[in-house]
Amino acid sequence: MENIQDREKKLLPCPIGLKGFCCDNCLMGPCRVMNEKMRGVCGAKREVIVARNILRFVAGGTAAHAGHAHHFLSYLNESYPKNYIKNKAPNYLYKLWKKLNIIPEAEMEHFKDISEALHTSTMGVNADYKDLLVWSMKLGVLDGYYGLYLATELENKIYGKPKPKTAELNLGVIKKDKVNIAIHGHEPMLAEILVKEVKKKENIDINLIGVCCTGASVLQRHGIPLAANFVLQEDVISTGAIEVMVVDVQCIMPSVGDLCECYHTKLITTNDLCKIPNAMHLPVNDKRAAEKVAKQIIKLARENRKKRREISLSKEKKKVVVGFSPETIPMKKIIQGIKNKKIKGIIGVVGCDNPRVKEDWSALFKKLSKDHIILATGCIAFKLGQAGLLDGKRVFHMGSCVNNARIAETFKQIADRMKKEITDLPFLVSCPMPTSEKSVAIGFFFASIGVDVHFGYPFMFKGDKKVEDFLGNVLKKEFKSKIFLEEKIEDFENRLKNEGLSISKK
Ligand code: SF4
Ligand code: MSK
Repeated sequence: MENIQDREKKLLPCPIGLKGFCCDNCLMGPCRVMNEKMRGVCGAKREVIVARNILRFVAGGTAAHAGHAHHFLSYLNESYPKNYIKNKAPNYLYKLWKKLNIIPEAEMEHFKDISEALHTSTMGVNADYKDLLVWSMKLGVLDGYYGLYLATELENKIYGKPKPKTAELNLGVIKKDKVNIAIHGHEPMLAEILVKEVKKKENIDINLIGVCCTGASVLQRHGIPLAANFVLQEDVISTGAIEVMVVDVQCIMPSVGDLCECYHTKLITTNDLCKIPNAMHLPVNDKRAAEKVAKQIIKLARENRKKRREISLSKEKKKVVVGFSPETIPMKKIIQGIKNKKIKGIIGVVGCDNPRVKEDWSALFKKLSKDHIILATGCIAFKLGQAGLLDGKRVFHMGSCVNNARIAETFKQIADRMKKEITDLPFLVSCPMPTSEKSVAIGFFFASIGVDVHFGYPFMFKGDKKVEDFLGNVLKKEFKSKIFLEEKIEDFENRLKNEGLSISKK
């Protein structure tokens, strides 16, 4: 069966959609507005179409992160914490957002705001591209607090904060002589129970491995080897050595269902939002169910081991140091380094790995790590690990995508200790290979707290001059940040050379 790399080569991206110039919000379209003068059939200007597309992207990402935190709360049978944004955000930011009227008042109202973002961007509602982009910032705030912060806080509270440790990463962690169980997706609840189970003496024959962000989460906390990021998930199955792959939600390629059919691999879905043909569905809605399902999975995997046929294993694996959070990075030393300019700044390297992006961003971050601190999360952190950069000295792995809250919290704590605002410090977030809508939402979150944000793809941030100008210049009047696109490493590097970090403040 073809894999993601084969399909990516065959299926070229639509150049019009990629720029955000295509609208399919109603059945008079799809309308492709190729130049500034063209309008959609309804009369929508190009900048409105681009801004609506961006907002819908951010809404999708925010729904996923807020949904993640919501699932966690209902799994624990807990209610929403009161005044969450007020309690977590720096006071000056809270005041700004209040003034701009972009934070929800009532419990659960953030879900209404996600729905209203879809409403305002539907055909014939909002025709003001600036307002649509401010809506994206509003959702950025919600993504950050009701998604990233809340999910990370719940993880820390229930399972403990991760501590630095060495571990292994890449496909070579799959073992021939063991029963291999892969855990994939984003929500760590069942994965945590499985970790407990496989640590028992009687389960010594089980090799638990992670994929994507569920994998990154248990890598951080328990040192469970991380076999793959998003792009390599099919390759995990193609080894022929996976007895069971368990998935929860997000970034699970629909192709894994068909691929498992080519091997003996049993695919198990555990969240009612994620159904895949041919998979066995074992819903996990509370701890009791998780404990039962974990045992069932181990039993199934053992039985399935007998059906294993030919296998082709990779030898590729790297030793990495992982498990960092604001409490465990050398914060004093970093602050000292920033003060005496030995450290030029901190770059949060976030988001996915995208097969469309051919630039070697790991090589750039290796170079930058000589005089910058790099804090990495998500699938791009896996790539840095493959390149041998996760040493826990200059490059710190902070976990899954929702754990971007750890990067934001590091920025906040450093700013507090230096008695400055986040925006005054040399911080930058780079998302060089965004794939999921969630990456874009994360970018808007960091911009909302005053950090400049770089994307390496797609062109939605550059194709329309008005939108580009708003994100690059107008945003900084209120939010003191900018969102910009540089697809080429050389151009991004030149920008850094000429302007340093905190580019918008120059
Ligand atoms: Fe075209 Fe307007 Fe319909 Fe979009 S909403 S598809 S621009 S007519
Ligand atoms: S899994 S969101 S591809 S980082 Fe978080 Fe990876 Fe991006 Fe999914």
